[in-house]
Amino acid sequence: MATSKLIFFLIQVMFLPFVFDFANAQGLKVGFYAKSCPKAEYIVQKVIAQTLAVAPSLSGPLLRMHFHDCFVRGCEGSVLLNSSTNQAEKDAIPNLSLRGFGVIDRVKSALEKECPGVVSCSDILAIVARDVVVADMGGHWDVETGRRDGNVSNMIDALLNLIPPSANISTLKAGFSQRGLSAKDLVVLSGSHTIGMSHCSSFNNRIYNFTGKGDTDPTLDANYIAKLKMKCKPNDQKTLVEMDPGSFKTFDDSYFTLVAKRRGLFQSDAALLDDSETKAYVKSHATPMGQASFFTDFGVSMVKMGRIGVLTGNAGEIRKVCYKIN
Ligand code: HEM
Ligand SMILES: *[C@@H]1O[C@H](CO)[C@@H](O)[C@H](O)[C@H]1NC(C)=O
Ligand SMILES: *[C@@H]1O[C@H](CO)[C@@H](O)[C@H](O)[C@H]1NC(C)=O
Ligand SMILES: *[C@@H]1O[C@H](CO)[C@@H](O)[C@H](O)[C@H]1NC(C)=O
Ligand SMILES: *[C@@H]1O[C@H](CO)[C@@H](O)[C@H](O)[C@H]1NC(C)=O
Ligand SMILES: CC(=O)N[C@H]1CO[C@H](CO)[C@@H](O)[C@@H]1O
Repeated sequence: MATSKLIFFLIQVMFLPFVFDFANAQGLKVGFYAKSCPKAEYIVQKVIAQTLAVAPSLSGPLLRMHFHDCFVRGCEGSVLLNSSTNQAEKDAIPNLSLRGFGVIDRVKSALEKECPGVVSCSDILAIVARDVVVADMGGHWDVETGRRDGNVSNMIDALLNLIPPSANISTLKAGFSQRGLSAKDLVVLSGSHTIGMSHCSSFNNRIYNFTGKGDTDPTLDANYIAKLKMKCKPNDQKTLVEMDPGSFKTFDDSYFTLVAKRRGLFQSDAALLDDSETKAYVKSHATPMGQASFFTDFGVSMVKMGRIGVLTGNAGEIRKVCYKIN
């Protein structure tokens, strides 16, 4: 179909056209709201705890939302905007799996009650990402705040900037490096795939038709392929599978054990074995001994990711509701 060919072309050929501005990240700091809204982080944490108590599977989508926000136009809340005159990021194909927008709306209205017009939606995403990791028993880190919200969201930006799960190691490293993130950040942040679910469609080519000859991906463990085939039918667009089977609600370092055993779900996970630095990290964290250093590394890399293309100072605005500009 013509649209999907176009999208494929855009992703392959015109990948990553933006130059991100890192200067504004100096406007961020831990505790930005300490005077203007001292309870801000407490309120976010409370709403997230209430949400996860009834809907624990939302921690994956909520962590992923901050990643998507930051990789498309920078961490400025564009992922949250509904379409108005143009088609927003939310309408892009890779977004299919993003859920949890209602949770962000609930956090925002709780904050507006306490201190109207003070806390940005982009900061909410950054704080929520930390809180869901902590709730899933991962490590804690201090979140920098002070971001302001952008006023543009469009589908084409999302298609151009979201790295596809079929990406190889050079594409992954280039995509991260363009945003000031290293190979270490790539392997560490990929560890997020220790929680959450994936649609079969994100990896079905690997188990049914890898090169168009009805074959499988030779880098994926054959026993694992057999297991996945029992869950995913060919061309299955709907079914969800756990990315870290058996511990998909626990933020631990078992992702690295999976990848080392050639059971990473996406080509982008498997690709971490194709670079000496990322491979060494996978291997050294494929044991329970690696967990403490993974947690520390994860916090450091999340803070770096949270600085991508931010708006601070007088740039942008503080949205009143997260799904539309003021
Ligand atoms: C390195 C490049 C990355 C690629 C290619 C990638 C790709 C994907 C894909 C295809 C899915 C499954 C979506 C679906 O089918 O429903 C997914 C899920 C997820 N990703 Fe990534 N991802 C990457 C990096 C990251 C990063 C940096 C984070 C967070 C910091 C992250 C967090 C997550 C989470 C938490 C889920 C589970 C979502 C859910 O439960 O609905 N990913 N990712
Ligand atoms: C916009 O998206 C939100 C989710 O953030 C949804 O709850 C809301 O109903 C949407 N509003 C409109 C006008 O489409
Ligand atoms: C990685 O993928 C890109 C984009 O699809 C491609 O241009 C490049 O040749 C690939 N690199 C390797 C080493 O396979
Ligand atoms: C596998 O992919 C090829 C090329 O895209 C296509 O022609 C073929 O019909 C596919 N086979 C199956 C079983 O889906
Ligand atoms: C969006 O924000 C930029 C500056 O951040 C401003 O120049 C522009 O006028 C704004 N556009 C709209 C539609 O509000
Ligand atoms: C959550 C969300 O907005 N999902 C949208 C993603 O894009 C598709 C179209 O490709 C929309 O139908 C979804 O509503």
